[in-house]
Amino acid sequence: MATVTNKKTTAKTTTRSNGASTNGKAKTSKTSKSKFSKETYLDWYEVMLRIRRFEEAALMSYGQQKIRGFLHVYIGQEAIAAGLKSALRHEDPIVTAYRQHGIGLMRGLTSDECMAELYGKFTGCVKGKGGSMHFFSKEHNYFGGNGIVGAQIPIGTGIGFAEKYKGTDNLCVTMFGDGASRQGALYESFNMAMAWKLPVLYIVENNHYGMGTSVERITNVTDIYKVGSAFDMPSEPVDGMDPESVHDALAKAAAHIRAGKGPYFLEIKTYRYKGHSVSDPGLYRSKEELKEYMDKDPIKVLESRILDNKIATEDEINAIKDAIKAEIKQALKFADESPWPPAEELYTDNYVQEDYPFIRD
Ligand SMILES: Cc1ncc(C[n+]2csc(CCOP(=O)(O)OP(=O)(O)O)c2C)c(N)n1
Ligand SMILES: [Mg+2]
Repeated sequence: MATVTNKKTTAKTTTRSNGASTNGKAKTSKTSKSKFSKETYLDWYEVMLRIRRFEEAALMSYGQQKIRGFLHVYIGQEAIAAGLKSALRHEDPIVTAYRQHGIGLMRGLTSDECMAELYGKFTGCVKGKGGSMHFFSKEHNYFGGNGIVGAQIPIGTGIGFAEKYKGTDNLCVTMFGDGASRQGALYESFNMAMAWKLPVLYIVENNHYGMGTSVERITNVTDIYKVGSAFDMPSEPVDGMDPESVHDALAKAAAHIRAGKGPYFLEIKTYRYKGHSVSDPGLYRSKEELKEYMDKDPIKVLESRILDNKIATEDEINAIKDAIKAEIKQALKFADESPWPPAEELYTDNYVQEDYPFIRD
């Protein structure tokens, strides 16, 4: 098990040594009772706990008005990030929606630079200019979040096209919510990806709700994976509360895509415990429904599985908990003490085209 750390240099090493580059296979040193190795279980636990604690801290800072604007948390959905880390390669690009801190942290962005980004500080992963919805990292092949629902679907399709054009065997993970799955952009992208056999792994994170509207209220086809069948795209449902299921489904899909057979569509069924964003009181769902999902919380279930099957000791679990606690405390301090972007930064990183032909004087 790699030591948990918030330091950028070590985080990189952790990323490379955690099984993410094993072509969809979990590590081989399996325990006798478990399908995956001890390292894989503990890495899943670490990834999921980091996301959970990071976002709990972010919600607290939001309440203190240290973070402003939008804040969409991933709490409840962390098993998806864990499966992505173990089943895919670090080289596989990922693009997703605005609920995206967890995917960035999983990819290797540090808690320090992510928290500073939420605070709008210059030390943030995109210099404080992106905030909660727009992390980005070329180094970690993370194309980050998109605020326009469904906008990332054609972008991910284009990234997949680029990978094929360059002759790599990487695939582009293109993630979106159930609310985006009825956008026209999805249908055009699916059609093009199948016609050109593009290496794209489409993932809908079906957490049952858009911005207060349930999936049942917007469609009669509530099993979203079935949409793929209109394009003959291989499509499957996945239990998103369990990293083992997520890993297995992703590894199978990745093998298909890397064999040059074209895209794959997974509907990962999950749940978010918090509202759509911090300002959402969640009046559209019952407390009983929320409790039902919290009872099968992916982090608690994984912790019990690790301990009950003696995959690791309580001391090892506690060491991870302590290290994550210290890491998040440090990230809050780092974000607090970091400087704001200097005024001249307003003039950098802007897209400017002087001869834009469609604007008249
Ligand atoms: C094109 C567009 N329409 C509407 C919105 C407003 N909006 C933001 S999030 C959202 C719901 C998206 O739900 P889902 O895709 O299920 O993602 P979740 O929030 O559940 O992760 C809506 C309608 C938007 N950002 N972009
Ligand atoms: Mg949703």
